[in-house]
Amino acid sequence: MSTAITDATVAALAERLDAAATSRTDTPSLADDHTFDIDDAYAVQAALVARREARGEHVTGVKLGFTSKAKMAQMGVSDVIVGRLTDAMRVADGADLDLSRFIHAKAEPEVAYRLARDVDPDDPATDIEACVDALAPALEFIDSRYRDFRFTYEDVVADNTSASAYALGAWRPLADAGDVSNRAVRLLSGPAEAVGSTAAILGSPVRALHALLDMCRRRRIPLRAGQVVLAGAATAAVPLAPGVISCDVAGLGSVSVCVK
Ligand code: OOG
Repeated sequence: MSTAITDATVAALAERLDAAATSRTDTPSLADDHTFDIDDAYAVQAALVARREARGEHVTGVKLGFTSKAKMAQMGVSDVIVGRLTDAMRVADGADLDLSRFIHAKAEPEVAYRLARDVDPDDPATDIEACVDALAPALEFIDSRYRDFRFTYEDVVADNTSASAYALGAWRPLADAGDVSNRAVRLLSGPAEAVGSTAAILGSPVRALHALLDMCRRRRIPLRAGQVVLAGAATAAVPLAPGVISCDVAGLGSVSVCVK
């Protein structure tokens, strides 16, 4: 049963999260003072992304969250979440990344796919694997707008799944990349290290593509040629600290940024 909040409340919650992001000031969980369901949460996310677009940002892709079993279990959910990436979140490989743009960011090592063509999630004949043409190692920077990263499942969806920045390594044609279902992944940040495998991403990053197609059909999220898909974290997130941070995916290469 839907608890459907009003359009005015959707707009007010999007404004609250947007203000938290732009002022780098955390906010308490929306669920502390509002009752809203997952449909409402995606409506708030859409309004939040629309605010970014109204400021001149362009959607560059999508990201999945909770694709790792450990993270799903931690949240007590069995569904992945999807959020939107914009050009303002993009950081070039090797570039500087200013810590002051975040509230309390963390980094996650990921795998990115590139969409070679528009995807129609409503067409049962859509072959999502045939719609991607390249892969790259990626770093995702998540920065929940919620105090202490304390949020409900609905909260994090409303907050655009904590999306805040991302960096991509060089694209590798899919045909050359081989089977990426179980590749070693290593995140290095000064003395901190997180190691894992791409298998942590729903068993294989390819499964993330199928989960994405399903989510985009259910949530009416368009997928366009040239867009990036971040398939989800391969290890636990590491707090962002000054210094070089890198992600290496065996056989795919690496990507790094210099946090200042
Ligand atoms: C939510 C985003 C999680 C992932 O890959 O699981 C995520 C969060 O933990 O803040 O991006």
